[in-house]
Amino acid sequence: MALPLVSSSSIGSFTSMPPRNQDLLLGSSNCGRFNRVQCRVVNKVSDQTITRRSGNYQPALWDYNYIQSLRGDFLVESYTQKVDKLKEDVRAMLVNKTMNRLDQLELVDTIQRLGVDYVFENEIRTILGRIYNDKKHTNASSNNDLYTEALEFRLLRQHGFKVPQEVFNIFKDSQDNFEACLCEDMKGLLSLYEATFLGEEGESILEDARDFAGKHLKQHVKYHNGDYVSTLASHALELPLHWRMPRLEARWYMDVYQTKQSTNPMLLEFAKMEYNNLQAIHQEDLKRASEWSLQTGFKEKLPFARDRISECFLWSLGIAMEPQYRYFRPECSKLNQLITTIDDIYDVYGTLDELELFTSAIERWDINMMDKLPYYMKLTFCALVNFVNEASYVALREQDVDIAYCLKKSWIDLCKAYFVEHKWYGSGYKPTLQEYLDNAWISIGANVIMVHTYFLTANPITDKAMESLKQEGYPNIIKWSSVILRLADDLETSPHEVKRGDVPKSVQCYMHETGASEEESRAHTYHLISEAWKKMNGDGARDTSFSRDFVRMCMNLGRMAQCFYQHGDGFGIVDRETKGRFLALLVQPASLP
Ligand code: 0FV
Ligand code: MN
Ligand code: MN
Ligand code: MN
Repeated sequence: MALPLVSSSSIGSFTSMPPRNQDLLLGSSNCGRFNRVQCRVVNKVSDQTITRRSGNYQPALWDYNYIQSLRGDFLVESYTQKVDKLKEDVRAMLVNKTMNRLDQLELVDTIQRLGVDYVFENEIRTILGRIYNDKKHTNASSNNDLYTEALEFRLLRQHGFKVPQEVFNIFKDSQDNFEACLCEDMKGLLSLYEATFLGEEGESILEDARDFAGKHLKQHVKYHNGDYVSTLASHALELPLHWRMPRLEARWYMDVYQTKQSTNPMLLEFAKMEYNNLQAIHQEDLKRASEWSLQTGFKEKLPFARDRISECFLWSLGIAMEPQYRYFRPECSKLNQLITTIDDIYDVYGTLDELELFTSAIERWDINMMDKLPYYMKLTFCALVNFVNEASYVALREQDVDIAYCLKKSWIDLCKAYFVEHKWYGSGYKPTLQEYLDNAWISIGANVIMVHTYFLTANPITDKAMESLKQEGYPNIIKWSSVILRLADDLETSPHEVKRGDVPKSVQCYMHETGASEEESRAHTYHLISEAWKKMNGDGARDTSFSRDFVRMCMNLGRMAQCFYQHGDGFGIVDRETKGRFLALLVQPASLP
């Protein structure tokens, strides 16, 4: 269970407009009031004589009133009763021990693809645990065809069971190549291709398998179009399942599943109804984030910064979509918006002198330094301190643990990394790729996101995790998810950033350092993303400080990066793919038969 919801009375008190800026008290939740900082404007610093860059970012796509008008009608009793009945029917199917192994694996896979695996977590673990033990003791896999073997491998590894890559050796010939007859087995190749993304660093059998399967799948989709397997194959070639945001994938798969030859209508109906139920919960969570956004006054007072609470909510939803994380989602959206605003301050709006002061105020976490800051920084600093105080307060109240140190440390590290980039930009310095990345995996803000995610979702917060987060540096699972986010972001945002004026990003650093063309440099960046996923798979499987839930959330952040930057800068430019995704995830229910 995550921490409980903030009481509804504190939400209700958000109804009036925020006070005028002369007397701005941010937020209004009762529990945080004891340590809130009052932000009084003494004098505004004129910025008339300062030339500032512009991000030229679009305004928010979804306004406050629109978000508040969202209302799913699914939480009514008759609907819930029907969902509950279907749920028990699916459960009965899952625990049916007479089902053969392949049917069980396929059922688990379908449930996962339809996005309702969180409902049957225990049952799925029991099934896979049994299959794993059978496999260990009887070497049952030797009779498997490629499709079954690869499906089993993927599902077992996904759930943390240790299956060696050597299970695929039986599909190789005496020359150590995959057997030529497999080229025709599209279903098997697709299953193999998806399985290879569960690979770890140095697993060369899986690397070969990915090349082999990828090559033949590409051929296949060229000549076949529209059937179930080729639809899944094109989708996988675009982005593998392991890298995709599960809930968006579920929404897509519901339609594709209907075109499959043998479907289970009851399971599909359950998945759709459950989707709609959870969507109604997500809408309520989004509304709370949007209340806060209005209260900050950022839109009006910091017009240079991206106003992105809805997209920030999508990131949060992608990290933890399950119904129990209702406290987490709005809080994570707030911190994503704070990161976005502060990032724009460093990258676009702030001057060197201002940023030096701001960084120093953050490093000391000293509200007494606010006097020295220009108005726009005061407002931001104050909102940040309030946010961190509130989150720390809730953890103290609910779990008797003091998390303030860890939260502050993550923001301090982030702002110091931002400042390094600002100085590099100002002096025209061009770092090597390694030098850039040593700083840039922090400057993307994923350290802040994942440290807060841990504390906003874990119950209980463990000593072991706390120890790990207090250390210098960050746990590897956080590091790899940061690297993926950084590289994916650089691929799609750097053209605009460099034009506007910014530090050279991964693609440019590598070009400058090696003389590579832009195309080669982009390919190298994709390669680094793929390597980071392998490291995350390995470290995720071995991590002993955190729960599997948290490992999954770290991976989910990587998946969100792949999602937001799949077709360009989906975070800066919000009226293209991101718009459709927002609608599918938060507005349009799945259509019922
Ligand atoms: C990236 O923006 C971005 F999405 C940010 C900073 C928002 C915070 C992150 C999440 C909500 C995941 P941008 O490309 O300007 O970031 P960099 O680091 O390249 O300035
Ligand atoms: Mn930045
Ligand atoms: Mn930026
Ligand atoms: Mn960027």
